[in-house]
Amino acid sequence: MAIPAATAQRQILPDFQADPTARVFAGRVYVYPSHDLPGSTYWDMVDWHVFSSDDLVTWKDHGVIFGLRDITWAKRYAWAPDCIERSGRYYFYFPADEQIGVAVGDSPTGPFKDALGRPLIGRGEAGIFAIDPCVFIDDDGQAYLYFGGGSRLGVVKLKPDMITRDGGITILPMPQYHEGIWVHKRAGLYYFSYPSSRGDRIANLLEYSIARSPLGPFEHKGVILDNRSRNVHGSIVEVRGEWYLFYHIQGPSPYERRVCLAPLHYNPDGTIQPLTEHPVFAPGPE
Ligand code: FUB
Repeated sequence: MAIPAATAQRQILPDFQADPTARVFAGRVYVYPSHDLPGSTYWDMVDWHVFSSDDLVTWKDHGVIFGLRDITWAKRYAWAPDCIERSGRYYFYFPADEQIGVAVGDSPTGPFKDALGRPLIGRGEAGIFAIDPCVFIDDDGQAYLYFGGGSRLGVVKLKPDMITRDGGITILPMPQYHEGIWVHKRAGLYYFSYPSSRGDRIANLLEYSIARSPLGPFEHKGVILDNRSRNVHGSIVEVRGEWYLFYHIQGPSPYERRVCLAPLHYNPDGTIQPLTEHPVFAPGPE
């Protein structure tokens, strides 16, 4: 599906959203972003919306699908979520106050209910900053929950119920990793994309590594996007045979961000062609 040129690398969701996780459920694209608050001076978000589209041009805001009001064990920092479907149920993984929980619903738009009444991943487990969950189900049915920030990435297997851990947390040596892991599989290769850490360039670049298994070893491949913002974060998804990167750019401030998308192209050897065009953005104070 080719999207109109005017839509490519343009803001697609209303102000202000960030950390877009895109998923395709029953042929419709759903984007689960973080919900930045206008005028914020930190990432003080409290809830999550979901947006959906069948043409990547017109987006429907389904409103708040889950929030800190729906849990008892955290009161701040509703950050980058993920959502996945299994056996007709939808599992919404969300960081809240540096812990990760899981909520369950019967549709991509909820309503969702906290499945455990406590975090699935606790604060500081295995020395990992427990944010930015990404869930991946391999072709053999094994589910993996990746998470982490501050340059430390972990993964834990999930049981088929998607809310129970299966074994311990493994630290993954991902080259230049900073936060915001996203895992996708294409033509038998596992792609791990993430905002990187390079000296004083922290989360400025979206880079990627490739592996032949969900647990590595990982081969660093390069940069997908330099959005020239302080902060980058994205997801890669196939929509009717074409691949897209959903990402955010900085808005008036690093805490008021805007979600964009761009078509993504692969070379015959499986490497990703870096994005060379950049949307206009309004840099704010660091
Ligand atoms: O949205 C809050 C945080 O900002 C995310 O958890 C990070 O990945 C960064 O995008």
